[in-house]
Amino acid sequence: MALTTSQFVREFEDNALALFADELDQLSPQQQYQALAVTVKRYYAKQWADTKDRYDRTQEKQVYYFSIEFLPGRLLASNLLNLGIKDTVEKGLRKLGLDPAVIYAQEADPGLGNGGLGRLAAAFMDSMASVGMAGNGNGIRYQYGLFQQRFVDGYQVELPDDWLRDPDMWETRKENRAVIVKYGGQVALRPRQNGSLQAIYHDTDDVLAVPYDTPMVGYQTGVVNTMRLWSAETVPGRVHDLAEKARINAITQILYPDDSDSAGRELRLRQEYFFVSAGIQSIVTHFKRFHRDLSVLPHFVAIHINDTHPAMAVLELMRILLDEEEMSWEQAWQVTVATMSYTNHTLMAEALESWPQAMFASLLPRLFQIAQEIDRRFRLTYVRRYGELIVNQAAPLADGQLRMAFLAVIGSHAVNGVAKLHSELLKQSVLKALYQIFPERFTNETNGITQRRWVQIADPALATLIDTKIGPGWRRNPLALTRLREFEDDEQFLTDLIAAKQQNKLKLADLIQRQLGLTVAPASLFDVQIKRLHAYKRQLLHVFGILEAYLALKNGEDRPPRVHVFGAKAAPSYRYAKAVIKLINAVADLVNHDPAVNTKLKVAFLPNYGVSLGEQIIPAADISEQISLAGTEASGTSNMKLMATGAITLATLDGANIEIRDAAGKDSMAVFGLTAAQVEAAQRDHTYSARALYDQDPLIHRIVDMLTDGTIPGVATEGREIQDELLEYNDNYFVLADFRSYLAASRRLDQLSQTPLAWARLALANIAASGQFAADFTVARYGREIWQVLPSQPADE
Ligand code: GL2
Repeated sequence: MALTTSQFVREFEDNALALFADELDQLSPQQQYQALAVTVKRYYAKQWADTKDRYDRTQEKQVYYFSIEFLPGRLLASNLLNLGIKDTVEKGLRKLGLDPAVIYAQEADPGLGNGGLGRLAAAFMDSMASVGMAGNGNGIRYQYGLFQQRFVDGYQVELPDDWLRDPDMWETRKENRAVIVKYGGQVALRPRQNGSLQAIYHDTDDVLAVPYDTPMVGYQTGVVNTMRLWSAETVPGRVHDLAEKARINAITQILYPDDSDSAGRELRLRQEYFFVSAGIQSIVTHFKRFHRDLSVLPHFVAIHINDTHPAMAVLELMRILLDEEEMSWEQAWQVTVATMSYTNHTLMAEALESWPQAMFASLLPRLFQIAQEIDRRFRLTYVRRYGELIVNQAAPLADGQLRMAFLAVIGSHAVNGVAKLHSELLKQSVLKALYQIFPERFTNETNGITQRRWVQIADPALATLIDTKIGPGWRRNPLALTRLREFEDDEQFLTDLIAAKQQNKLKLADLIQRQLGLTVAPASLFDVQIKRLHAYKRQLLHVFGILEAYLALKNGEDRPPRVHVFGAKAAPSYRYAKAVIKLINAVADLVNHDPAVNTKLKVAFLPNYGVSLGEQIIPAADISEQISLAGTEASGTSNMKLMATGAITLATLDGANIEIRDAAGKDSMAVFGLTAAQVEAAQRDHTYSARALYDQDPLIHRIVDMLTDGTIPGVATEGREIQDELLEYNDNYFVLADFRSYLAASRRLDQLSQTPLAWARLALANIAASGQFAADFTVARYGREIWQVLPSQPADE
């Protein structure tokens, strides 16, 4: 949009005055932020209204992305960038004596997700608007986001994330679009004249679902889509006692701080039904404003089930079509399957949700009846062709459980994993039986990231440098980054790349100093691992690498200086993960305070990792640790963000690491470790013995002993627990098995760092190859292959 600095300054001042009846310089930074957000809101409000109006007029097909998590990050800078007014506004702010960075930092970072899954959902929102697809988000407006993490004595402490204490400036409460969600009660079925059954509900607990809409501003497209998050309230005019009110409020009060577990709790089930039912009701209501016949729904609407949490969308749409629209079962089923699609995000058995049938039936009686009928018909249809065994393995109801992943596959026309390897493994393991029955439904859609946030906003030094070589075209079409390959022998450019990275490292060093009181040398290699704390992600392997370096340095060996940067939250109930957090902090204490090593080795564990902290860490990384046991990390996305800002990946052949290596070239990554097939074979044949490695390898022996021999002060209990996991439980994630090969790969990077230009050349190969991992392309592929919704502004893939 066209905006001059002076016009902006005038409007900003006017808004500040209208909001706070004071001049700008009298306001707190938070108030200044609010006034700025209101100003920006005015810039996109019309586009937002127009976009909605256009969708209504053209009736183009819309995607509804149902996700229990969304991690959008702060939106001010992103909205400015996407509106094309970031430079103008920043210039105006400086003219007024204000520091844009200070104002940006006032915005709360909505932590409405745990990790990659939630961040991916938010990236898809941004991308759909940016390629001009009609994409809507549907989720929960949690009053408290993922806990704020502090360390006390090296232990994780969780504080509530009261992100709505200052008002969220982007959301709009749409009271006029509220719907009622019903729980519990009884259902009576009465035959209708047309032969279908009428469901009559008695004694339900009713909750009002109020939508809050947040604009998803497209990158210079004029498209502004909507992310709709639902909040639970009491139904006006009804009398509720206090306990009831508390139960209703609880539905949208907190985000489950756990992404690895079905958290088999009734509240979680309530949450899931809440946003699913509200979302589907509002889709159907909106649809009926324009169409009489619901059988054409799949021509106009695609509903995406992001992981199993919203899988009951299949049941809820069936319920509405059967009970409210009086469709026959066959027709309702055909419409449902054609409308739904499902993404699986993990192979971890414990994360595949299943609900005790009794719990599900008592909370959602009508949905349970529908699930039973789906199960009955499924068995009836396929048992003759595939036999009891396979059908039992694939049916939604079994062993007293309702298996949501299976329900999602049966009720969708398309199912995908999130990286090539993951999509293959799905077919061979957790969804094997369903793959045999519905092979045509299975596809792969490798994850993506938004370079707008991670490069353009978070790494302006790199972004401007790229412009000087290939112009700004990559900002719209990230594939243009491949043209950077032409400069791999341009020494000046490589030197400039190093300087840009150095600038970012200085900033991170400053942050580490402020947050941890720790001085780190920006000339060191910054070795970064940022992700949830999970045994399978193997932060422990990274710690063992640090301990090896510690021993070597103590022994008088020389090593290039390294700073190990961690960011990781552990689920509050995940004991082992918390033990590893304590261990990392204890090792940090040990090495950071030992003058014999601390000029060469530092450990900085920054608390409260999230999108905003990621924006500060990622551009400063030299090494990206992607070291999950092969076959366990579905895709990973920090691997893509880190490559895009020129880190070199130290990785197992897992998840999207494989595709990153294929894209950037074999030598652009330091690969180590067992392959997924080798791990699978070792598990199947029971050939792995962690104890044997411990007995045979003196270095492994020494390091494992350090956990309990007092070398690392303060970890008596945690060290023992971790050691037991390795030696007594045979090291479920093959840390010791991969240790030697991890070290070798890490030492190769030490070597490479001795030749800065050679390092920079590989960094450049990574940056140049990162464009294909743009979420813009990912959503375009989903659009083509799954949703049948095409971008209106394709960036040529
Ligand atoms: C995850 C996977 O673990 C991760 O590998 C993947 O990149 C993301 C997005 O597809 O999904 N699954 C999951 O439950 N979380 C993830 O990050 N939290």
